[in-house]
Amino acid sequence: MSSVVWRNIPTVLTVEELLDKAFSKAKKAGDAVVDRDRIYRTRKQMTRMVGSAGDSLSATLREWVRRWPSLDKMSSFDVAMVEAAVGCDDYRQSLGACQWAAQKCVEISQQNAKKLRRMINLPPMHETRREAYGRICSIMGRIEKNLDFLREARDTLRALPMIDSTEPCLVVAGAPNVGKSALIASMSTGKPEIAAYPFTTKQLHVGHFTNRRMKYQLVDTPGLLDRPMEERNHIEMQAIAALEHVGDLCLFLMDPSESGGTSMEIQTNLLNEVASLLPQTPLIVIDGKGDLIEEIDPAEWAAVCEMEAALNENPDGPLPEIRNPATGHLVISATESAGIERLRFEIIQRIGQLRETDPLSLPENWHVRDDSV
Ligand SMILES: Nc1nc2c(ncn2[C@@H]2O[C@H](COP(=O)(O)OP(=O)(O)O)[C@@H](O)[C@H]2O)c(=O)[nH]1
Ligand SMILES: [Mg+2]
Repeated sequence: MSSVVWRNIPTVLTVEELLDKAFSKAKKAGDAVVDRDRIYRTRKQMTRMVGSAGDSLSATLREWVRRWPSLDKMSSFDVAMVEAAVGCDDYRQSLGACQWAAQKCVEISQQNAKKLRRMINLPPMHETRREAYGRICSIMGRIEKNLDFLREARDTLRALPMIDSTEPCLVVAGAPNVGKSALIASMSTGKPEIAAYPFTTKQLHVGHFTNRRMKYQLVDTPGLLDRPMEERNHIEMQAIAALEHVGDLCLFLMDPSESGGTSMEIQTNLLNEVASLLPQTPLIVIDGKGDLIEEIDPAEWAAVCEMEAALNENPDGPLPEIRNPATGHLVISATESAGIERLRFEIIQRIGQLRETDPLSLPENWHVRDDSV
């Protein structure tokens, strides 16, 4: 089950726009009919008009249903996002309404054609066509609210973070301003995607890097795994549960310099909470903003930065590792690009071990797509 590409969901027109489009197409289809016999011609015209309107409406509606992702085929993470963003019931119901209206439009056009076949006078033919148009309008009127819902939902859904649940996923947690987004940016190939959770106004980053054809995704958690437990509502708890499903590993980033404004005591409490919220997800605790940590020897730090820079020239060179003597955690600095490659190595190792010991994991050669090229 790969991830939903929310950006690809199609625009949903208003009922008025849909009807305008369908009826103007229908008029052209009617005008194109040629037959010297007036009765034949009118019958054909009236049949074509309703047929064309019914077909184009049902085709458009069915195309929307086909292209809007089905909840049954989504990962639990995506379902939780839909629930939080727009509500799964309304989502399902609105797409169901489109499917229903598409079917009704086809039925109306078939009934119209059947009625016309028996008619020999012109006025009732026109009357039948008008009646069919009226029924089409009324069917569309009944799904107006659903279309409005989908149109609005599209904007929210398009901003949701996209996670491919077949590839490894790293959930980056930690107090606000500890450098989560900066870490994701410094570990990612290219620029991380900007996304939004439905329950916070803060933007989040989703980045990735590739190693041996595996795509490691890094997901930010602002407003989610960065604040005390008791403030969370039901929807946020569901989203956290979903993160536990898709997250192979949680990187908990601490800021011993406290320059982000959160004391180490509060950060430690948060760490304990996150550990209990994601009981199944292995946790790596790292100390960020290494350039600001007082306990680290400046000479040692300078050496690490230099070695890390040398990796650009020679990726197989020695991997610099630095730990905080006060905590024993691996140390990184996103701004000075230090410790990042050591962390990447740790992640790849840990994920490798997890996938090896997981009896449900996919075979090594399963990942046939190569994103590194
Ligand atoms: N000195 C230093 N500052 C950093 C580092 N990483 C992030 N910052 C700064 O910390 C602030 C918060 O970073 P951000 O990534 O937005 O934190 P987030 O809220 O956890 O995503 C920004 O001003 C960053 O420039 C680092 O490694 N060293
Ligand atoms: Mg951030």
